[in-house]
Amino acid sequence: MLLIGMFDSPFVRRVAITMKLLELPFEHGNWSVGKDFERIRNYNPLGRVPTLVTNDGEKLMESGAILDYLDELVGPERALLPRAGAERRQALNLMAMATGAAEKGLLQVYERVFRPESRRHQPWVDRCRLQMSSSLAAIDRYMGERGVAQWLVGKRMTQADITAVCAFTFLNDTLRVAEDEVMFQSLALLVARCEAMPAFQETRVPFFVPNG
Ligand SMILES: N[C@@H](CCC(=O)N[C@@H](CS)C(=O)NCC(=O)O)C(=O)O
Repeated sequence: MLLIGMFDSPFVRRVAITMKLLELPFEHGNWSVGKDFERIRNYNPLGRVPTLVTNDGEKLMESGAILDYLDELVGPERALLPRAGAERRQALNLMAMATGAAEKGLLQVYERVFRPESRRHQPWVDRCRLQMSSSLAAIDRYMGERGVAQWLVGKRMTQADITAVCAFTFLNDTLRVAEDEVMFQSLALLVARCEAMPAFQETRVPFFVPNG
């Protein structure tokens, strides 16, 4: 399989980590959405990453859809999203908050990278930051309320953990969220534990923010 996109993207990274954890070998198309835009558009009309080319030549886009395919490939026993019921709903909710926070973070970064300073609208940036921080705080509270549990959902690592960790690390690299008035302590502990694992370390590429 060919996974297109750089690991500094939390969306690409959650797919790469999943493939490593599920022992699904892949080639890495380490292409930039900036300078390799046209090359990426040959595989995805939106020019977005991640895009996955399967062994059958099918082109899949959207990290959520790709993760769904990978879970199907390995079967229900090894799938990283709980199969059904309350655990599945909790995991999907947590993933929605984590990817939502990452998107709100990305909008703030793009505001800084693409928009001239005189055209920036601070109330919009503040709104994004509030949405991002509130989502991270909700995940953090959720983890805190789990007490001695190691993972966000159930008794083993799920896609909720992988996605939350990728989002938090990305947001900390780009926007230093851990320095916010909310400290996200429970989430930060989960992040530290996961980031020490080989699948996370092998995909750890800090995001470069010009003027960051
Ligand atoms: N909802 C998408 C988000 C993917 C996304 O935003 N990717 C960014 C990189 S972090 C991208 O391709 N940006 C270029 C663009 O949208 O033009 C997913 O989960 O795959």
